[in-house]
Amino acid sequence: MTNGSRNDKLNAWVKEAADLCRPDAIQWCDGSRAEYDRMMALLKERGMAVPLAKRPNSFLFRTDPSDVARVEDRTYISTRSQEDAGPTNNWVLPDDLKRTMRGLYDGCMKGRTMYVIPFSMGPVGSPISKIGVELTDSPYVVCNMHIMTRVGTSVMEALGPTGGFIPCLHSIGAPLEKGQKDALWPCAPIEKKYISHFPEENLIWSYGSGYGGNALLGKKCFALRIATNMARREGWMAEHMLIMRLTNPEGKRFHIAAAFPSACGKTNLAMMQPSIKGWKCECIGDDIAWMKVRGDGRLHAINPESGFFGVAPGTSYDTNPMAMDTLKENIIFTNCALTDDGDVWWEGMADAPPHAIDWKGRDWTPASREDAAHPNARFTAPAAQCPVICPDWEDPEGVPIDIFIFGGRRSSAVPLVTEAFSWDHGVFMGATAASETTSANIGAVGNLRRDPFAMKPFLGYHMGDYFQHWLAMGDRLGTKAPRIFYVNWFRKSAEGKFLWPGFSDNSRALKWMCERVDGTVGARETPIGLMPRDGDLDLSGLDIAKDNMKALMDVDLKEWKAEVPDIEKHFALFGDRLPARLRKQLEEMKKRLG
Ligand code: SAT
Ligand code: MN
Repeated sequence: MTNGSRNDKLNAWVKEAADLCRPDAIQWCDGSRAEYDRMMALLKERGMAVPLAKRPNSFLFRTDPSDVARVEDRTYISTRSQEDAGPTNNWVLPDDLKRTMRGLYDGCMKGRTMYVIPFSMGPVGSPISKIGVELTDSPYVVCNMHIMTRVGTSVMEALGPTGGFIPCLHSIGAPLEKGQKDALWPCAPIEKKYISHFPEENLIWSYGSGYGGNALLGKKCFALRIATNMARREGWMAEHMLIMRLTNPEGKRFHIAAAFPSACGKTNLAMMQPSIKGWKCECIGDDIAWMKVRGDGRLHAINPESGFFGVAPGTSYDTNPMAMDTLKENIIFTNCALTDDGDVWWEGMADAPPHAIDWKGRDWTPASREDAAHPNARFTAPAAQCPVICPDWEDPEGVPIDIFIFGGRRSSAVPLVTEAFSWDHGVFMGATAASETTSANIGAVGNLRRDPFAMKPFLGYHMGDYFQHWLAMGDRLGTKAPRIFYVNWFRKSAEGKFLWPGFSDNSRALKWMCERVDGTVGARETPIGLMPRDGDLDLSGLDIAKDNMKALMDVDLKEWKAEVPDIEKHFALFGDRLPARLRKQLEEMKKRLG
């Protein structure tokens, strides 16, 4: 471990942050295994990391009950003009926000060590990758960053003496006075949490939370909120999308990028093993895609991350066996339950243990009224450990995208699969995407909200301008643009039961998409898009009632007409920054609905 770097800008910034936050010590991270082990030993000693007898080199953490998910209400896009942040972001003038936050940062690392984490989003040295440096007072964050990003010496070398980086300042916001006993999960109360972005300066300031996207600043803060700004300026795309490769029985490859809101099954789809014969699926990423038009005129995607920060509850050998096999060793678990034999457990994993310690550290039995694991409990897992990680997942050139998918959780109205009539219609589908809210954000669960491109919490500028960026990318890609589809795995019957088995059977919808790209399967026109005709979807070997299929594929004109006023209200938010081409799409849909 060296102290200081050859990069003057970096050294000056670290000094400035240290003068403000006043840590007891500064440690520069080298990304080594020894460093990870040291951090974990420290966390174990503090009682924060619980080693798991059943999983080598794996640890369980329990957070403060107030610090369990992203805090959208406390997340800011701070630009000189509020108009540039747009109607979907919280906004405060940069000078004002900085004044408030400087007050909080003042002395906030007293009694703690400040870690300097140089990291690369994307393979080190790739032309698509970008470098960031996170300063944090949380050793838990250091360990997670080791898994989620590429950290250390090689990044410093790539940075060199004059290279640029995105400065990411993080504090849990819990200074320790002399003799004060540390909390098990130190953090600041909700009203003092700030997840702030200054896109005009490519700057990230996060305060008060130690959890997930609030604290691992390479992820949503950099790779989405700041990167969307860079992508817009530089003509590429940063999207909340999984990336996967599907190979058909003839060996032809299709690359898919799919956008669903947090906790709607991106990790499950990314690692899905097809139930249809002869098809193969490999995972490239489960959360974020950076995409650029390359020399062949096509859009190529890389996964900027190197790990999965996945939702644990619901993950099982039935739903996602590849994730389960990824989780055997070297994993950080957060807010799962602890079994008596030293393993983790969560709702939906397997039969409930007779006794466990729940995520709040209390005794738990199946008779307990509360869940043993928090619904947003997570695993942090190295991507390279996934048995179906694509051999090319770190190819610096990325993979050429054939298919975009949008979707969300909808108990009603939205059919299993729909294809857009055109690029503009596909952008309309993305722009109007809606989903029932989940526990990935602090707030009410199950409310329907418009979440365009699954980016509402992650876009770093005005949403209307972002729609225009999508339209412009389509113009640029022309006939080489990916085809666009919309899916809903979550439609329910009148009795409230899921109509579609989901998981590996989602391959049936993906197969239809690939065949649409190849022009080997038909479709029927409906008012909301193109849909499989009877017999177009491969349902071989699937035992599903005819009535279920009918209900899944139903386009209820009454339900869709009822969506229109809500879409109009949603579009009205964007004022004159709503592209006329999207308004036209809405008018055309209204006409088709009659
Ligand atoms: O906490 S994260 O933002 O990283 C996870 C998610 O909500 O997708
Ligand atoms: Mn996500």
